[in-house]
Order: sequence, then structure tokens, then C-alpha cells
Amino acid sequence: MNSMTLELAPDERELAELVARGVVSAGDGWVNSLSWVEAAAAGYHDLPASLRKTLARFRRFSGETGALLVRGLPVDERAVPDTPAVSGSVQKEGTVPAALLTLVASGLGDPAAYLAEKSGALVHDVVPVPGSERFQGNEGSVLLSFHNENAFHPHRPDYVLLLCLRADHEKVAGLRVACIRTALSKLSKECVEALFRPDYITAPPPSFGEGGDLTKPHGILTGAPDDPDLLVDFAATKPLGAEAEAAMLELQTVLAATAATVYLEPGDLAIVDNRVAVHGRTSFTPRYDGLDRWLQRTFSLRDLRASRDLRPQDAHVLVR
Ligand SMILES: O=C(O)CCC(=O)C(=O)O
Ligand SMILES: [Fe+2]
Repeated sequence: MNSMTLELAPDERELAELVARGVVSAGDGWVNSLSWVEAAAAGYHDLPASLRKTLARFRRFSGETGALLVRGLPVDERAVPDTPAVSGSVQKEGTVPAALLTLVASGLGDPAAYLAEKSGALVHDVVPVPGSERFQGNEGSVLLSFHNENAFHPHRPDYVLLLCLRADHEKVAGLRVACIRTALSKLSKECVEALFRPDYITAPPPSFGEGGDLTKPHGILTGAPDDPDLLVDFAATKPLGAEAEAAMLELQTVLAATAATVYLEPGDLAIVDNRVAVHGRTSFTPRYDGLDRWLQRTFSLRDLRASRDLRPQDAHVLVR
């Protein structure tokens, strides 16, 4: 990724591990518990200064690629159990990787999840599932098209965090990230004008099951003409009319041509600014032998308060 990259030094990795272990033992052992989330919010301040400074900078301006790669986090692949191969798999018990995700999500905003998706778990497994190969979601293994995460949702994540526990056998599964800041100047004037018009409707992704409503007609681009927000899911956004459709096709071509691809290794954490960047994944061939690709994922919301009506008891799970 030609994006911001931070490589942790060995002593920083050790410190991050110490802080993560502190979360594991301070929480009551369950990732979704209040004590876990509180321990992560407090522990964030003890993470290596280089990491906190990089996250603060990224939070203010996520750069031309809208992505940050943190390498060298304490993930020991030899200690990683077999890759799960079931649908809806989540990380319920506290582990160092789950703590790292919750810690970083707490520094960027607050960790959050959706009840309709992966049972509201704060840490999801991103693993290939037998029978779901062609699925346009993170359980598939064919090309996963570009999308803003949960694009249909009024309180979609501001950041998507993907931590690699294990790479795929052939090391061909690439996380692709494309940012409107890089693409904008390569789009025709007509295309940009059409993308700003509210001529698109977006449906919930298949991971939401039957939950969630279609959006009202919206623009794919909104906000500042010179630095807009991007909102599209090429598997779930429908154009209303021929001009809207042509503009969406042009956008897809330019995003593909300007995307960065990263082959995540154990201990690599990719953070995507979901307001300006879309992501997807190249295809790969799972073997279902316990050693398949395994990422864990957490979402972060910058303004948790804005979704308070969807979060009973002020918990971190949105019920709709
Ligand atoms: O598998 C990947 O690299 C990305 C999957 C994805 O889009 C996600 O988990 O949100
Ligand atoms: Fe995604």
C-alpha cells in the first residue's frame, strides 16, 4: 500500500503485547463485555507513542489513500489456533489480537458492532467458508468487489480495522483499497457531477441477513467538491437512470486503476477510512485445512453518541 505505514520496532511490539495482555486479564475474559471495552479504552493510552501519534495524524487526515498499515504487531502465528471455517464466526473470548483491535478502535473512536451482523460481536473472523466461495461478503473467496463497509447504514463505521492472523497458502489474497482522493482528478467532469446527484440507492449487504432497509436516494459523492466523501458498494448500490449508471461504471474503472493492494502478513493491521475509501479483495483458493487466511475485524465509530437511539443501555452494539 502506498499509504501511511508504521512498522513497530521490537521494543514497541513488546510494549503493545504487554498492553494487550493487560486488556485480556483486566476484562472478564469476554470481548463484548463492558469491562473489556473499558480496559481497552484505558489501555490505549499506554500503547507505544509512535503508534498513538500515527493514529492521531491518520484520524485528522487519512491521506491520499485513506488507509494506514501498521506492521509488526504482536501476533505469533505459531500460537494461532486452526482457522475457523464456519459461517458467522466471531472472537468471543479475549485474546491478544482481539485486544489489539479493540485498543486501536478505542483510539480512533469507539469500537462498535451491529446486532444483525455476526451476532453483534465486536471482533469478527474474516475467513473463507466452504460453500460460500462465490459470496460477495468476507466469507467468500472469489473477487470481492469494492465497497464502503455497511454503506447502507446511517451509522456505518468510520474505520474498518483488519488484523492478519494468518495469510492464505499461496499469498495471493490481496486487500485492495481505493480512495476518492486519488481517483477524483481522473474522473471526467460529467462523471463527478452525476456522482454528486442523489441518483443511487444502496441495499444492506448479505452479511446483514434480512436486517436493514434500503437507503433513500443518495449521492455517491457528497460534501466538499475538492475532497468529497465516497459512498458506494458495487454489489449493493443501484443507479437510478443511464447517466448515473455510466458514472458509476467510470468510477469503478478508475478506482480499480488507482487501488493499492496489500498482502497482509501475521501482525499486519490495515485501517481503512470508510468515509473516503472503499475496499475489496482479490480472489484466492481456500483449502479448508485449518491453515486458511484469517483476518480479524473491528469497526470504529468516531461519534458513538450519534447512534444512541439504536444502542440500548449505551452499549457498543447497534440493534438495527
Ligand atoms: O478479506 C479482506 O481482505 C477484506 C474483507 C472485507 O471486505 C471485510 O472484512 O470487510
Ligand atoms: Fe468489507
